Amino acid sequence: MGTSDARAIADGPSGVATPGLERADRAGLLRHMLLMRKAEERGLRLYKQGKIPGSFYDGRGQEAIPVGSSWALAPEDRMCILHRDLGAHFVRGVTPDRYLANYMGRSGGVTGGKDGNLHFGDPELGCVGMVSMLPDMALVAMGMALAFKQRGEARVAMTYFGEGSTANGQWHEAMNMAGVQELPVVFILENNGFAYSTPNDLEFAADPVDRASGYGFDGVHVDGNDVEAVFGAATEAVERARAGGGPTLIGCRTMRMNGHGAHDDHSYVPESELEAWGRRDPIERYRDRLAAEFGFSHDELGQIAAEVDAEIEAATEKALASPMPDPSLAFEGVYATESRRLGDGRAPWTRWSRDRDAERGHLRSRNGRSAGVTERSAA
Ligand SMILES: Cc1ncc(C[n+]2csc(CCOP(=O)(O)OP(=O)(O)O)c2C)c(N)n1
Repeated sequence: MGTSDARAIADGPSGVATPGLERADRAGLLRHMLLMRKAEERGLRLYKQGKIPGSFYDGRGQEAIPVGSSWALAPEDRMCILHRDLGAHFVRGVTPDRYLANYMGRSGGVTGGKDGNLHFGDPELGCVGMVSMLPDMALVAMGMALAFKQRGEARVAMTYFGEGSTANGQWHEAMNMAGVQELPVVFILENNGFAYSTPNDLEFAADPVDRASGYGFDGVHVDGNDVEAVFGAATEAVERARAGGGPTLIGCRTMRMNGHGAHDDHSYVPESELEAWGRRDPIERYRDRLAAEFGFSHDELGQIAAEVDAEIEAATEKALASPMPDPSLAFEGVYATESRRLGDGRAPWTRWSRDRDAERGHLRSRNGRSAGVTERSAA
């Protein structure tokens, strides 16, 4: 694809009805996209009310990518999640109150008040803490995949990066090593048109997805505003990786509908472009599709939205009620003092939400891994 085409709206197949998704999955996909949208809207309000210091980063318009892709993973897999991928944290089981409390620097946040931002991970949920230097999470995911392969574990690492990250040399090292070693890693490229304020046509001369073949593996284009298309591509990539078929680069075309952070007025993006992408909002589109194609009633869809609203309100109250951290704990948990035995795949996934387990049960049994996962959950 040429550079002028790179900012065109459609990219890759969309409207794909994905095999393997059942009614509960579809409700879950919508619910998690809404959770991300509503949690971020609430966070932005808290920021404007002066309750969140620093800045605030959101992924409005990009919800289909983290939700659809993380839905394809099993609990034993690992994720390196970035600043616009809150939905993936939620799919893994992070709750909105822990997210909001984290931004407010409260003790109830994922980092217990040590970080007031999105640089968190919860190892018990399979999420690695974020490295801010871009795109170093790609190297971490590649390294984890190397460990899985060396230990003979059928596990997959997934990671995200923006298209701006693909200009950094570290990105090429991660891709090269993953290709040479045929590692079980899935790279998700979120092309939202801009690296901060730099548009695609000043970022690269050839679409980064097309570089995958130069590293010896597949690069696929997906409509990043179509959650089922993202899920379908991620499922194929995850299954290939788990079966020893090596990495995949999935390029998801989308648009960043807000500024880089809350401090950025986004004035460098033409209004017409935002309007066009607004008509392709991933949540609105999916809601329409659930009604038109999959028999979801107006009441059912309304109930999902109402439940999400109630969850976010309760989460906000809980986060606001969470005390500031005890200063005497500032140095606790900052450095690893013991090595936890995660190597045999027996990570303590006991906090993997039971709802999510029920929603995903059929996916795991479809993959024939039901027994192993249950056993590990109890470990
Ligand atoms: C090595 C490095 N340089 C600069 C930054 C500051 N920074 C954070 S996000 C960002 C924009 C990255 O653009 P892109 O990769 O396209 O992701 P997006 O934010 O658009 O989702 C920048 C410059 C950083 N985190 N790391």
